[in-house]
Amino acid sequence: MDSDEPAPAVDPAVTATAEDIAAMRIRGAATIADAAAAALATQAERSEAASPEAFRRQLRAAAAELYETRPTAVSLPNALRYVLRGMDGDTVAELESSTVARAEAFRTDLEQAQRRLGEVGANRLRDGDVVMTHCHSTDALSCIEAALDAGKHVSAIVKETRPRKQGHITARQLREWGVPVTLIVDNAARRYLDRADHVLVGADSIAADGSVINKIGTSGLAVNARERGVPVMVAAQTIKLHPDTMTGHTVEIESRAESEVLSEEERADITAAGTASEAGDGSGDGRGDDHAGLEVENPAFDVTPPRYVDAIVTERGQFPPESIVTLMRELFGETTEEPWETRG
Ligand code: RI2
Repeated sequence: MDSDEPAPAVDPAVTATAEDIAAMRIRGAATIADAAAAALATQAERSEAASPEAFRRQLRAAAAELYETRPTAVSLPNALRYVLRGMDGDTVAELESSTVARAEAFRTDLEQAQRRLGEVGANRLRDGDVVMTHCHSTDALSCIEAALDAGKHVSAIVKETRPRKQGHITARQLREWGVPVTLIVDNAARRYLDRADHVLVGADSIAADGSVINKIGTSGLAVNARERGVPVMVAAQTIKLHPDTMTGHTVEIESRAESEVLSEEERADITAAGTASEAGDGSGDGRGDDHAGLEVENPAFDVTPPRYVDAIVTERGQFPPESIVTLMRELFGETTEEPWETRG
């Protein structure tokens, strides 16, 4: 078949998953990776490609659509790369079965890795410890779950985590497990660090120098924890390791909607005050341009330098952040070309 023939359209189920990831109905780095692998399996199963080449191009197009949804969590491209590299065969049927098998293997490994990581992290927690959390991370929660399974009593100080209050998801899960929870606003964190034995967070990406990219507010928390002498533990499966950072690339920080920070009503209230003052001092024209003079910025993630992190806990053991690059090289080699960027 002529390779110029257009690939069959991406399946609507893949598009639906991409939309759910973009809208954060599916969220959390590990959960996004799992959903992306499942979507590629669905694409493979439902493909009506007439040739192996059309099948390959269709799978790459599906991966590209999923890849475009959220930029910061590297678990997403890592999942897509893993599945596409397992796409193997000379016929459409062979390609389909190898892709589906590879996606299934990825999802099983993901689950097992999280469980193993939890056991490693739980070894750092002692009976009676108090853990301060930020945002909602299934990897971080896995450490607490394993500690509870080992019969340890753990309690938690849960940061609300503005602007989306994802700390509530953590609080709900911990209460379901019977863990005593104290919910605090983010601004109270430094005050409550005196009561904490650990700060425990997840990660969306880990850079080659050991920097941790996680929900906005993590870096400030880590700096305060260092000042208070509270160890910072980052729970991150190896799919959170960002291979491109080995070759000097930086991690893109996602910006989210202004409306997560400021409603239309709140904006109108603030800009009304600005309009009145401009009209009053004679320096403005009093027309009340709603957007003049008021910018809202809403970065979803920040970067915590390795010196504020005590341990990165993975399914392969715990690492000081500065040595994570060794594991990264072992797992990814030095190549960073993405299969969905391959032409033909
Ligand atoms: P797990 C989340 O990002 C949080 O930043 C969390 O720490 C990280 O993903 C890792 O989550 P978002 O998708 O993979 O809520 O540990 O923006 O579940």
